[in-house]
Amino acid sequence: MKDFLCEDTIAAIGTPIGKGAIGIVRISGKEALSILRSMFRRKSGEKVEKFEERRMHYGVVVDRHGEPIDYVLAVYMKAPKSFTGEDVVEIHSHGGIVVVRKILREVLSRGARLAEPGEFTMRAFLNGKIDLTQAEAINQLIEAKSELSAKVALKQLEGALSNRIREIRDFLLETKAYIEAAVDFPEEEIEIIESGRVRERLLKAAKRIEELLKTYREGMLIKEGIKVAIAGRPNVGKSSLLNTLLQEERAIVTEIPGTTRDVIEETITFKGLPLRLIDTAGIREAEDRVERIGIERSLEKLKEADVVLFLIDGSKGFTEEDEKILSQVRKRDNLILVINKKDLGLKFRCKETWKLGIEKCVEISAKTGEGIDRLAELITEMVMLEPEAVLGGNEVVITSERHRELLEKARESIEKAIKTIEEGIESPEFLSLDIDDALKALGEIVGEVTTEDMYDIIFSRFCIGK
Ligand SMILES: Nc1nc2c(ncn2[C@@H]2O[C@H](COP(=O)(O)OP(=O)(O)OP(=O)(O)O)[C@@H](O)[C@H]2O)c(=O)[nH]1
Ligand SMILES: [Mg+2]
Repeated sequence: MKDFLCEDTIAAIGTPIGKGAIGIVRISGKEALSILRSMFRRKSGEKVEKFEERRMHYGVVVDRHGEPIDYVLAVYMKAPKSFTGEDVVEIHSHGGIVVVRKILREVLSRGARLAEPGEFTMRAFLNGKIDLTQAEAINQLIEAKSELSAKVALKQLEGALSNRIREIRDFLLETKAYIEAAVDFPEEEIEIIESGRVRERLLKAAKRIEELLKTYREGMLIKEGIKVAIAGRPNVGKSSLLNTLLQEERAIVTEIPGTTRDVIEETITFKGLPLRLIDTAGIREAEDRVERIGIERSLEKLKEADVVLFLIDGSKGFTEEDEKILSQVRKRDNLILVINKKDLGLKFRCKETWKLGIEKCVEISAKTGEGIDRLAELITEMVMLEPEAVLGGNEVVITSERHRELLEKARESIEKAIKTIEEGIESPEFLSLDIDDALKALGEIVGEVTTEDMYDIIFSRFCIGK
């Protein structure tokens, strides 16, 4: 971890740099209040000696020559009742770039130092105001690209994940106590452990961890969005479908086959869930070199996608070229057959898809919009995600690779312990060591066990001011 001293006072602009109604400079540390006092005046020009806690004070901030910078609202939050757990001051000024920067410069010249990215949040963590999962949740909430992702982050911020982890840790600690009791009473030791109780408890802990791990895929889809590739032969209406879903003329549509050359990616939200739509070049034996490169990219995107919309022109039926493309697609379990141009009359219908080994099918018209809602439903069904359940339920969802890795580690250690019991115990101490490893991994998730690289992994990803 970077060696940050919580001794000094830090400051940063907390709002985005740009034009806005309000801009906020945030100060945290011992000097926060004295810095405010030195530069804040009432409208009448008097200094304010006593700032009431948690109350907005209206006045003017001045530079070192006493020249006014802006009329502001300032608030003082006394330690430890603040975000960072230290004395915190916020100066709310008008949101112009010049004004906010000038106030920050003034604050810095009076003894504060510019905060590193994420340093406010890190201080909140170091001062025990939040744990590590909560600190991470703040970043996720700020970065959230969809309602669902924000919801999951908020739950984590409220401590849902930490609570779940603590429950498992407590349970393991109790289990360890059983083992240690056995060590203290050696004549009964093996009997106690082999009685099955410890094994049962370890199995239960492993199962709880497994349940959390299972939510990771869902968590990633919520956070990163579902990658939906639109593929098919030229001219079937892939770009038209993209435009209809986006409700915008994003991609060029013409009656000329081979219109789309490059991959186009745009995101929409469906029931609070981000769908990353990827329009690709129509797949065929192309002469043109540029088109050929485009087709190669299409095939790549198909492999990466969570869901593939395999589009055909239903007014032409299921053609030989369609057949040929389908034969190139090995993985079919994430495929939805989309029969387009329904408005022209269909020669191939969904009821015939069983012949193709595809389970999901929908008939649409990219032109009139018919069937588009059903298509969106099918996409979320395909990844087995029920947005309503996540939005409404109490589910804890893992959305971080760091959490996943540590949970895996904990599970492995527990499994090792279970194996030791099953193979016959020679020394209960070894069991305890495995459980300690599991406890350590779980402790790292919430930040009770700290590691060297924690700053780089977590806080440095924040922007300055958070
Ligand atoms: N009637 C009707 N025409 C459609 C429909 N969808 C697309 N089209 C027409 O089909 C033609 C091809 O549409 P595109 O969206 O460019 O097809 P594409 O699959 O992206 O084609 P490439 O980019 O060449 O691979 C255009 O003339 C569209 O107007 C539909 O649902 N009904
Ligand atoms: Mg196209």
